[in-house]
Amino acid sequence: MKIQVSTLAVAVCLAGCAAASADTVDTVSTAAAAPAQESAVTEPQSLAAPTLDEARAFVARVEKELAEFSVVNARAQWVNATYITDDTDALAAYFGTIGTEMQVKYANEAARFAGLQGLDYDIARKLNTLRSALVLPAPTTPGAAAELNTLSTRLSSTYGKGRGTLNGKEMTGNDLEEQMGTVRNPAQLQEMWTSWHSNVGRPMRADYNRLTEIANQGAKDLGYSDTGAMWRSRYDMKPDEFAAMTDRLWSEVKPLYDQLHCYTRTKLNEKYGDTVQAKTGPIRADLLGNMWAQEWGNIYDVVAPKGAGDVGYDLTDLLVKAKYTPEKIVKTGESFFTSLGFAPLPASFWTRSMITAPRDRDVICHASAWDLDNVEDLRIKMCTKVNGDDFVTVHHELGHNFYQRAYNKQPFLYLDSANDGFHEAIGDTIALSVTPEYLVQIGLLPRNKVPSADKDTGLLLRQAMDKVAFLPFGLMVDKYRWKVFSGEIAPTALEQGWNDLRLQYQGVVPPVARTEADFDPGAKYHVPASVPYTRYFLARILQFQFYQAACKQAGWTGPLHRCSFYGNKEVGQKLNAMLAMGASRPWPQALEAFTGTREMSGRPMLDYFRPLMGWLEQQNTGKQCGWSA
Ligand code: X8Z
Ligand code: ZN
Repeated sequence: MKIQVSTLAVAVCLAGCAAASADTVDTVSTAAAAPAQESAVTEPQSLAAPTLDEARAFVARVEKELAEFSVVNARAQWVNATYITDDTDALAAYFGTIGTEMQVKYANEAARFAGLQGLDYDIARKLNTLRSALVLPAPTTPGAAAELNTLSTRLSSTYGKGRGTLNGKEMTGNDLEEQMGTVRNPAQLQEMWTSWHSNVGRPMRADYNRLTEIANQGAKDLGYSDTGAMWRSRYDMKPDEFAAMTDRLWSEVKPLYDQLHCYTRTKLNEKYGDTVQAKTGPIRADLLGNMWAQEWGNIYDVVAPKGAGDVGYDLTDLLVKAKYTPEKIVKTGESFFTSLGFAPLPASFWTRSMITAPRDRDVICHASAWDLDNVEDLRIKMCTKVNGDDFVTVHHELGHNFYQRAYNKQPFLYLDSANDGFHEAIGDTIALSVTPEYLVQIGLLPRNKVPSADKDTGLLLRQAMDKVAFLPFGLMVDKYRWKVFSGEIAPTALEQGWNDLRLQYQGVVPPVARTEADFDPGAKYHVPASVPYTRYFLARILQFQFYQAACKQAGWTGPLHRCSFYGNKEVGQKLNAMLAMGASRPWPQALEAFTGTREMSGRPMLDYFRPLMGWLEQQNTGKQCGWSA
């Protein structure tokens, strides 16, 4: 379904997006979910201490059942996400319910084996995964899983069907997203921002509160303090250690964000004047070129410095002039991966993917990558437009698909990335290689248009507007949900809690006053879709670690941001080795396999942007940077 009921869903249709997982519940009988064979080994029937053989038999049975169910479930979720109707909502919720009930049952059964001495490594790891895999757990009370899945399907579909307006004319979210990047009239920006947030978010509020209640009860029943604690428990470390690690990473990169915020605010003030954007304090969220103020690259024209800022080309213009189609963008992304030695995408990818928005039906346009059969049935679902943003997003999605295929020989419970940040980072790592030199190689940029070294500030600033600007958003979305799940943000204060964190982390404010009738987090896909978001924060950090390591493997000695490892088979081989591990080993081991270090670190990102940092500090001299939260 569109909701990520379980991380096992990755096995189904990964991608920070959809996902659903496997199962068959005993309460919902379905012929579709094939019953597993009886195991030869008798499993525990009583409270007697379980044996190692019973644990092994349990894991084998569960893997088989989940693998079988995941395929039919994925098909139901795919049909729903690409054709939203009341009927497909009902089907998605039906299969989602089966999945939830099945996984809750397995999680409880897995707990029986906890503490069993002498378990082999793989069995212990898989039992642990089973216990924590549900994104939205439900209590075993009759009807609870069904209610949860009905709510989550309705929330996702409400998002997919959402509309806002521009000049009073109704528009889909996908079209509004594009307009937010190009419109420079503050009144129009405000209209788009407000209509989208109000139309889409508000009606979700009651459903979201109820969903939180049920999921929390489910998490408690499985031994977690709340759903947020369960989400934080999937990183091969204690949940508190994980939260502390994200704070540590943020403190490493925050000085760079603070400089970028200060510089961007000055430029917006110069463009729009004091009444629209003051010289001090937070930035108005709708002026940053993106509906959620999460990436700011679309307003590069507003912030570009004179001279050095003119990098001589704009990716959107290049794509349009070269008459690229959405399909050609996807082909181009695929050929980067094949240049590294990966096999081409299967023929079915091209016939089964949804690459552009259908004209006559509602779909979930938010991009996702799917693996329907856990082997070769790879697909993307996008409403691709021919622009620079979607060029990067296509690479992002294909990163998911190539990861999925690389680990497809792993047992079912290892059909996932080392941690969810890894899955989100692979395609982005590739996209960092989209340098001017690479654009020449693929015939998009004439060689005489390659920006000279004195344009590096512009190139880095353009990247920072997307990559650095994203960091606090990447962190605050789940800081918010963790607080909602724990009750620190009360059901009556959902809007205030969101805006407080937006101000604290990003230093942005809504363009109009909000009240507790609103629910702005609902206007961001991952909230109604229940996709955990810290993965994107981790990915922003990790992709620079991967990229720096790849460039080192390729023997690159120039400035990091000019490195492209296109065509490098040695890098491809090493990358494949990490991807093929799937989730079989703790993530530090996978990280070490490719980068040589076991630590996540903001340093490679800081190295990449080092020349820009000095330049920004100079530009901001004498300015009153920061804001009060
Ligand atoms: O949701 C996505 C991908 C699908 S996994 C398109 N991203 C986040 C977002 O759009 O909010 C990629 C960057 C962050
Ligand atoms: Zn993704």
